[in-house]
Amino acid sequence: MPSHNGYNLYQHTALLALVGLLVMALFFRSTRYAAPLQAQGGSSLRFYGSDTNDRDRVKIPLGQIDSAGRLITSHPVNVGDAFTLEFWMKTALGNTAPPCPTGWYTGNIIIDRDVFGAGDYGDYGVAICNQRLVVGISVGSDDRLLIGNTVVTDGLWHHIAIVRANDGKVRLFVDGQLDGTLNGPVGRIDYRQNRSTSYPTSDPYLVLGAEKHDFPGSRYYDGWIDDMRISRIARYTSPFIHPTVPHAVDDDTVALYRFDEGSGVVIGDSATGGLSVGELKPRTGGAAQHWSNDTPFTTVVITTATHTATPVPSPTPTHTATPVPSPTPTHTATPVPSPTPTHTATPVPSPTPTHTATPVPSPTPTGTAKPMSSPTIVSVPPTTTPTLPIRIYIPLILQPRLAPSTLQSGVAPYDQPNHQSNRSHQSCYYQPT
Ligand SMILES: [Ca+2]
Ligand SMILES: [Ca+2]
Repeated sequence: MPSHNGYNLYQHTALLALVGLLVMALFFRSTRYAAPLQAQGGSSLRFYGSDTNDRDRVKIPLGQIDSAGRLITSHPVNVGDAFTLEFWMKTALGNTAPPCPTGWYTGNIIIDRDVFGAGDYGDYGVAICNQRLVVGISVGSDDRLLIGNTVVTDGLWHHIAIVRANDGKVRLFVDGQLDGTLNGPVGRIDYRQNRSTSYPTSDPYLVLGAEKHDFPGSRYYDGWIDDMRISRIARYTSPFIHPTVPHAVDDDTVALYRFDEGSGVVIGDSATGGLSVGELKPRTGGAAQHWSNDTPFTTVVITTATHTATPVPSPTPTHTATPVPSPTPTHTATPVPSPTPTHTATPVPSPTPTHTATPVPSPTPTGTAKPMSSPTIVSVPPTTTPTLPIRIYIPLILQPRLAPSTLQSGVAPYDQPNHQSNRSHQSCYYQPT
């Protein structure tokens, strides 16, 4: 019957409109609370500068080590002549070592590839003294020290590069700017294979974040480290635009630590072959506290809300959880201004509103059917094709600040061939009061 059919049409149309409105409501709720934006930049490693007894650090064996602590093979990370050591760092509050003219090993130690006592073939280390970086390199008993200029304890991410050339010249770059130079000793500095040692659990290792021997009175690094690349060439001899994305792998990369594992104690080596694997030695409390989302890189992942059908069970939106994970909570005491103002200004396109309601032409009235007074709004289901994440790396590094003319004072006053501060802990170690 025409009237009966018309009634059904009216009913169905009204029902469709109701369903459409309901779907639209769900869509907007889900798009509002589905966290379409997510900041991702891998992870970094957090050191606390507090624990001793072989904890709160990363230990990277320089090769296969036998039961007596001798290297029976040498891994690529055991660099011997020219090398480049580069990484990002961001300090917390605990790096308070005073000037350390007697040696890097009295500072807050970031990298320790020391040999207890004289360096044998050689040894080296990187630390913070008086808020500046220092780099020590020794060959045999020839121990020399480079003292940087730039204050790096500002709670911002900095790209650090330490470059040693074959002629012994050492250059320190902070954010691509030359921060100090040193006429270092010439000769190989790798850890000698089959060398006997009284410190089998520390000498034949590259250690990050701590003084490897836990010598009494030592200071440790308090802060973050990310994306450390070690190369067998001198990559930089003059100021450069520091990288704003994770370091690349090439044939000269002998070790690369992304620190992107995010959990556990294995520190993977992303260099070709991946032979120089390290181990996180957590401080008391476990490994999780050492993994941080605070990195120099931010990847903005943009996803469209393709899951609008996901019902929101709670009638009251409980969107108190911020979708972007905050940095390590323990660092909140350090107010860190955003180094790159454009970070927050990055326009993020909102999800494509493909969900726009499509007007559906009203059915043609037939017979005596009750005419429709207006088009019916029917929601078109959103596309089910997931949109691929768009990754945009946004550097959090300050632009270079130093003028080349300020760099001359970077030459260490202890750049003397006969300098005596050769890791003789007993004679020159800083004694805290
Ligand atoms: Ca990383
Ligand atoms: Ca030494």
